Amino acid sequence: MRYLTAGESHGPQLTTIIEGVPSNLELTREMIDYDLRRRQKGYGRGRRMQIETDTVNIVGGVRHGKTTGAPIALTVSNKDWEHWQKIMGSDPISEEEADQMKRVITKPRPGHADLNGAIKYNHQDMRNVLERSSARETTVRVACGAVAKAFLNQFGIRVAGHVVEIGGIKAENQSFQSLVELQKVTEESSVRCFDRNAEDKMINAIDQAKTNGDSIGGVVEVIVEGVPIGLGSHVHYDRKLDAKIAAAIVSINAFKGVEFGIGFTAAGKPGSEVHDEILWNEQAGYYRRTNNLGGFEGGMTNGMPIIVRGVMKPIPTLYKPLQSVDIKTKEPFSASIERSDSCAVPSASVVAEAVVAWELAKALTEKFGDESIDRIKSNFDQYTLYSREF
Ligand code: EPS
Repeated sequence: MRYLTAGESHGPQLTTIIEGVPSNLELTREMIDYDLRRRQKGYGRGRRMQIETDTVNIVGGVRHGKTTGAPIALTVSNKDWEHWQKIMGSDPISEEEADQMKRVITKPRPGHADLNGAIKYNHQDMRNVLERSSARETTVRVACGAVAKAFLNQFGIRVAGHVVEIGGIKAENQSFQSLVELQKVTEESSVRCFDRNAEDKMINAIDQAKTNGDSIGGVVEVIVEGVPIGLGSHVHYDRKLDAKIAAAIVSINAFKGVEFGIGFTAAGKPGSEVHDEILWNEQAGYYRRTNNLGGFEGGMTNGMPIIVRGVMKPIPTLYKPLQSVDIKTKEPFSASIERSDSCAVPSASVVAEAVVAWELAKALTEKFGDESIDRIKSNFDQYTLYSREF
């Protein structure tokens, strides 16, 4: 399974083509729109989210509510395009017209792709960079994740993303009994956080950042339950599934780091307190006393829930000026902008859920591969039985 995305933040639409999804998988617009709506919510978003109402158009690969096995093509329109048709149009325009628009961007924002992308692709107008580096692109990645989740659902694999930290405020209460409970509570939280106490403090921190013309980041966590033993592989570096998930997390706009299970705290503990002891019973097969390693050993799933966290830096588009250099004049300037999100961590938890779901769905098709969902299911069931009794 693979996908490509195309489209700019203020262009007409975002597009994705997904190849390799098996046939006969139930897939509807509603399933995808549900996640698009979730991504748009979240305290701390700016005015752009009031303009957009993201819904998907399925324009290939699905017929009468089921996949056919052909490439799936999805598009999501940008409502804001209406205001940008001239500035973002694909038709050539004269230099005079370009000058009249006065929308050429020559002032790079620290922390953004602007300067590096402009030098690399030789763009004097940095709009050519920022339109594509914008996190607007995560809209269609979430759509791909929704397709992946529809697939994983067929195997009883559940994926849930939530927020565990914003602006230094950590969620302390994580005493959910099931993923269903976690989803129920976080779905109703405006910061997608399970801990109600922390939620209030996070909202205050976002308000404070906004008042100061600043932005704040945080940490999101994705948990996956129902995973079979042995997705990924130890035999080659580029088949390790934890590595692929790590890359997927860090590929989300503004993400700077990733950890599994107890993650970086493992550095300070002896091995006897880190490794997860192996147990067996007839009903569950092999399982672990603890899950410190977050469901991975040797680049493979070990059957315990996958627990992965990613850290998002504060959004670099700030009302509070930071120093930079105009690429046209080489003069220093202090950046000021028109609109921005002060915090997008809640939305990013939905994106993280999507990219993890995608990697898992891909690993599942690689292991149990067939072109039709029914054959994959029967391979999966046989293997589950085999690994329980092994
Ligand atoms: C973004 C800047 C803002 C965000 C945008 C990501 O958009 P605009 O420049 O139009 O104000 O709202 O996020 C989305 C549009 C979205 O759908 O998530 C950026 O520069 O990354």
